[in-house]
Amino acid sequence: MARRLLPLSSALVVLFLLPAASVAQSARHPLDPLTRHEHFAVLEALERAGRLTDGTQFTRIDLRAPDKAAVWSWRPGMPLPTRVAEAVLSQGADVFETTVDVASKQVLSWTPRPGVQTMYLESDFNSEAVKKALEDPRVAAALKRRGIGSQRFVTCITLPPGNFGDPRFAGRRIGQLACRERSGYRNTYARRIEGLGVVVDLRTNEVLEVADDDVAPVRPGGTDFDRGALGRLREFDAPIEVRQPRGAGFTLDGHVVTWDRWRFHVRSDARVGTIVSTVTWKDGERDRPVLYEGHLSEIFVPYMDPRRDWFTRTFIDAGEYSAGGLADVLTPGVDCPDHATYIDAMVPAGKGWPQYKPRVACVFERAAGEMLWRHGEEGRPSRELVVRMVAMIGNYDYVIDWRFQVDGQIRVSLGATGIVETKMATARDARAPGTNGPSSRDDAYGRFVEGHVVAVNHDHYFNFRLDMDVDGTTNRFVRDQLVPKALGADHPRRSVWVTETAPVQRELDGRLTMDMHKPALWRVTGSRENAVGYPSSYQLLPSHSIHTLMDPGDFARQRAGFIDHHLWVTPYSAAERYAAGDYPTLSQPGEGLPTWTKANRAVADTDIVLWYTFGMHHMVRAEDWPVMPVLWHDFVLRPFDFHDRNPALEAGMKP
Ligand SMILES: [Cu+2]
Repeated sequence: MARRLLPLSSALVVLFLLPAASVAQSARHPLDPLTRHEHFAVLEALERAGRLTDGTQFTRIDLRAPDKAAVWSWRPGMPLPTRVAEAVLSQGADVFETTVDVASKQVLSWTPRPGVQTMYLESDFNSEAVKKALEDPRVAAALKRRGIGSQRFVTCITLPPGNFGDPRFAGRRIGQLACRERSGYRNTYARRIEGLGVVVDLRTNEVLEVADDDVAPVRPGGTDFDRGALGRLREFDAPIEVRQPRGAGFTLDGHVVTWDRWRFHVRSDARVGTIVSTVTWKDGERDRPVLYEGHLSEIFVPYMDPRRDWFTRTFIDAGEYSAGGLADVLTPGVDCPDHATYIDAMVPAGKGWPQYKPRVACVFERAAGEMLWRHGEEGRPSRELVVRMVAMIGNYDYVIDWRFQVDGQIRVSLGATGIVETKMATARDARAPGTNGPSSRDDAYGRFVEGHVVAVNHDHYFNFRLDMDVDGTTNRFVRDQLVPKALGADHPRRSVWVTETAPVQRELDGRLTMDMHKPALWRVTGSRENAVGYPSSYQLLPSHSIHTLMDPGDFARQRAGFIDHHLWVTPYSAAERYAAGDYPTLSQPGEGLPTWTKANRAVADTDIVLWYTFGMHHMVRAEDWPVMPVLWHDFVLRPFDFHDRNPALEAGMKP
C-alpha cells in the first residue's frame, strides 16, 4: 500500500539515519538477549550432550535471568556475569527444562517436567490431526448439513480447548478444530463453520469427539476492511507533520535507553514481549532505582457462550500462544511514527533454529500539545518517551506502551484492537431493521454486528509483573486507607476523611481488590526519606478494572486464578514470572500466583514484586466491527514523596 512506502530517496535517508538493528554480535549488558552465536551455542551444547532428537521441539531459548544484585551493581566496562541460557523443549509427550553455559557450551542442567504441556506450536495449529478429522465421516456429514459439499475451501486450525477435568482427555495433548470456509474475502471471521465441536489428539491424530450442536449455514459474503475493499477513503485535507530536526532526543546504546532523567534497559522476550529493566531516575548525580523489571505476565480471555464449540474458548494467551514470539512485526508509519527507532529480536523456531524477527518494538518521543503543568501564564509543554509493542494473538491485537514521563511517572497503556470473535447466527432470519423486539436465541450470549454475525460476549484480563525496587531492593508495600472521621456533634461538618497507612506484612494480606467504597492508595516505599521526612515511594495507580463474574468453581477461572484479585504482592523470586504458571496449556487449576502465595511469605522490608491485573467485560457494539477501534486502558507508576518537589518544574525546551 502506497501509504506504507516511502519515496526511494527518503527510504535511503532513513536507512542511514536509523541506528543499526539491535540484534548484536555480542552482548554488552548483563540483560542483553542471547546473540545468534549464543543461541546456536545452546543447540550445539545439547547436540554434543546427546540430548537432541529428530522430534525435539523448542518453545524457549533465552537468557536465564542473571543474579539481580550482580545486574544492579554492574557498570559499563565491567565484565558481564556468566551468560547462562535456559531452554524449554519437548520430545513427544516429555517436557524438559535445560540450562547451558553459552561460553563453554556445557549443559548445566537437564530437568524433566512431568505432567505439563508446552505452549502451542505451529505444528499443533496445523496438525496432521486436522486432516484426519476432515476425513472423518461424521465431520463430512456435518459439513454437508451446512451446505458445504466440497471441503476444498474449508480450512481448520486447532485451538487449545482448555481443561475442564474431563477424564477422557487427561494427559492428552488435545486441540479443538476451528474451521472457516474460504472465499474471495480476506476477513474470514464472518465465515465460520458453526456449531461443530471436534476434539482431536494432536499426538496420536485420533478424533476424540465430534459434537454437532447447531447448524448455521455459512453465509455468502464477507466483511473486508482493507483499502481496496473500502474504495475511497475519508481523507484529511490538513497534514500534521511530526519531525525531530535535531535527531532523536534519546540515545539507544545497545539495549540501554537514556532520555531526560530516565535510563533503562529494554528487550523483547519471546513469551511476554517488551521487558523494561533497571529503570532509574537521575537525581543530581545519582541514578535512583525505581523498577528492576516490568512486563506483561499473562493474558486471559474467556468467552461467555455455553455451546460446545464456544465454552472451551478460555484462552491464556501469553503462555499458550506466544511460540514464535508474542510481539508482532511493527509497520513503520502505521504502528509507530515515522521518526521511531526499532528494536529487533531473535526467537527460536520449533526446531530451535534462531529466527530473526525485525521491528518487534519501537521507541519514540511524543509531544501531543498537552501541558506538563500550568498556572496562569506560567507553564511547560509536555513530552514523553514511548516504548511500544503489538501482540497479535489470533483475532486480537494488543498494543502495549511503556510511557516514560518528564514528571517521573511511568504510564503503561494497553490498547485492544483487531477483530472480535464472532459466530454465525443459527436462526432462519438475520437481524434486520424493525426487529428491535425481544432477543432471539442467537443474541443471548452476544450481539449482532451484522445480519448473520454475532460477536460473542467475553472478558479480557491482563496481568503485569512489576518488580519494584524503589531506592534499592529493600521495600515495603503500604496501603493508605482513606477512612471517614466523625467530628463532634458541635461541629458544623459531620465528618472529614483521614488516612491510615499500614504496611502489608504477609503475601496473603497483599491480595487486594479495588473497591470504590473503601478507597486506598497502593504504594511501594523505599529506605530513603524526602526533605520532609517521608519515605520515598512509588504509587501504583490502577486502571479501570472489573470483578470477574465467573463462578469460583469454574475450572477456567481457577486455571487463571490470578484474576481473583486485582493485586498480589510477593517476595522476589527469580522463578516466579508468569501469573498463571509456567505451563498454562491445558493446565490444572491453581497454577501460578494462587500456588506460590499459599506459603504466605513475609513481604515487609524485603525485595517485593507487584502483580497487577486489570480487565474489561466486552459486550461488543456495532462500532467494533469489522475491526475494532483501539480501546485503551492504562495504569501509572507515580512518584510519591520520591522527590522533594515537582520534578518537572524546570523541564523545558532548549532555545
Ligand atoms: Cu474484546
